[in-house]
Amino acid sequence: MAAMRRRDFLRLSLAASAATAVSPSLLAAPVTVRLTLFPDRRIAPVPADFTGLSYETAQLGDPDFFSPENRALVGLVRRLGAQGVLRIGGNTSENSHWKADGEAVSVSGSPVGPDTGKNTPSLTAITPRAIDNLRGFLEATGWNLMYGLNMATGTPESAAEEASYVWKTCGKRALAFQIGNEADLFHQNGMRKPSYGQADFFVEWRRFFEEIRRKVPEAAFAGPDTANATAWLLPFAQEFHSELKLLTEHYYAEGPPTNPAMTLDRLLHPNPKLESELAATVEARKATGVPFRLAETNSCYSGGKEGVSNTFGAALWTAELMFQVAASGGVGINFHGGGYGWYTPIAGTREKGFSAQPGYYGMLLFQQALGQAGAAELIDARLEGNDPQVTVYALRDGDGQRLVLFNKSSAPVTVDLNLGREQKAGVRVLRLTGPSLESTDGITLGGAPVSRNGEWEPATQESLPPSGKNGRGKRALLALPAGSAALVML
Ligand code: BDP
Repeated sequence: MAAMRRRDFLRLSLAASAATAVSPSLLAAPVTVRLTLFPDRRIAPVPADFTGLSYETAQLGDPDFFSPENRALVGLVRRLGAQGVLRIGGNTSENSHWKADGEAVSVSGSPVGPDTGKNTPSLTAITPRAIDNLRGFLEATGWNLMYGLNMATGTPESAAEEASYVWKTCGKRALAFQIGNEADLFHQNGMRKPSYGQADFFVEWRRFFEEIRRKVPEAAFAGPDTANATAWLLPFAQEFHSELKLLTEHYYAEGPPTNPAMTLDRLLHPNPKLESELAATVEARKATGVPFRLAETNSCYSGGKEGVSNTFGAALWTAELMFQVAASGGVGINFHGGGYGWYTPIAGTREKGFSAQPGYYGMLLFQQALGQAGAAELIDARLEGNDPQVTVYALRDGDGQRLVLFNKSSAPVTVDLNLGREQKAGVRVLRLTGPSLESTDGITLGGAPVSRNGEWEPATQESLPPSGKNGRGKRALLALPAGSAALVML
């Protein structure tokens, strides 16, 4: 509390200094908050395929997009993790149809961004060639596939045929099928009658599931892939748990973008909707033992919001959400995107090339925090002061412990790293920085940007000396500038 009050005082004095043009150097130093690490308090394991991306099914309309030949995209995806999950689905999955004898037409030059829900998506033909190339893309990246089948305008028979080809072609890279995208919104988006609800969905899901199982006996499933009907999670898990590999739902922090209340500042504060959704996933998982994966997420639905979803602030939000989901026991997350959507982690097209967007840098920070093994255990760490915008997450594995600290506020802080044991050498620090929370470019991790084909390597090696005599000791002071994050390797 003392720290908080001092902080508020500093904010006020900063405002006063701006008004009276007092040099900032005359101001007191940033507030110092003490960190306590509890290496033996394990929170949850973070599996190696935790990270993930989500793309619209319509993207498969270009059979050469997800292809090993799309080297820049392969490079960018691989950089995010030696393993991961590519989820195909979204609104356009409900307007996509399997064409076993379809002409493979390479549709170049048309970016497929996240569906905005404003127009009826055009029909997409999914051809065997798109799936063959997708398999090559998965092999090249090392990622696995979660594949959405059309329930709203499809038939169980056609879904089963498509599933059969996907399963056979993708082999061990096929993780699970999902049936229907956001069926909890069917009653309001014209896909079904206004009274359509959970019971109707369960009946339909079972019908599709049984037909697919008949044709592909070894197929695995995830669901319900709902938008936000958290109340459906537990009953769905209970009804189908023996058939389910993963329990899935979506989460959008904000929306719609036209609502002036949907701001970056709001995104950078705790969101009660996330807390209640994660609580529901924990309940369903504990009751049934089916692990939960956040199958589709991002900052603002209806395609994102300019000035929010495409900013450095969203990079911090992205990284922290990954930790929040992991801390709740979730086994993975898929950030939705594609094309030039405001929130897409990777922007671009095959023809014009690709670039890492703010969200990508957040995902990369998380990947770096997982360390060499690409998987680690979340352990408990606490910061005094309880400022919801200054947070810490800690990980450990055989190589040691790592901390990720976020300062999403507009005031710098100093973190007193109370390491608990004597640190004999400097502590390595990798920073995620941007010119400001609102910046849409100029973002770096470890002082280096990510290239257009996913090359990245830290440019600056920062080492933080322990504060004791002779450069050793139990404590070190980490400066955490306003609007930044730091990965500390102990
Ligand atoms: C989800 C849909 C996805 C959209 C996204 C959005 O599954 O297709 O692109 O929201 O609205 O509801 O941004």
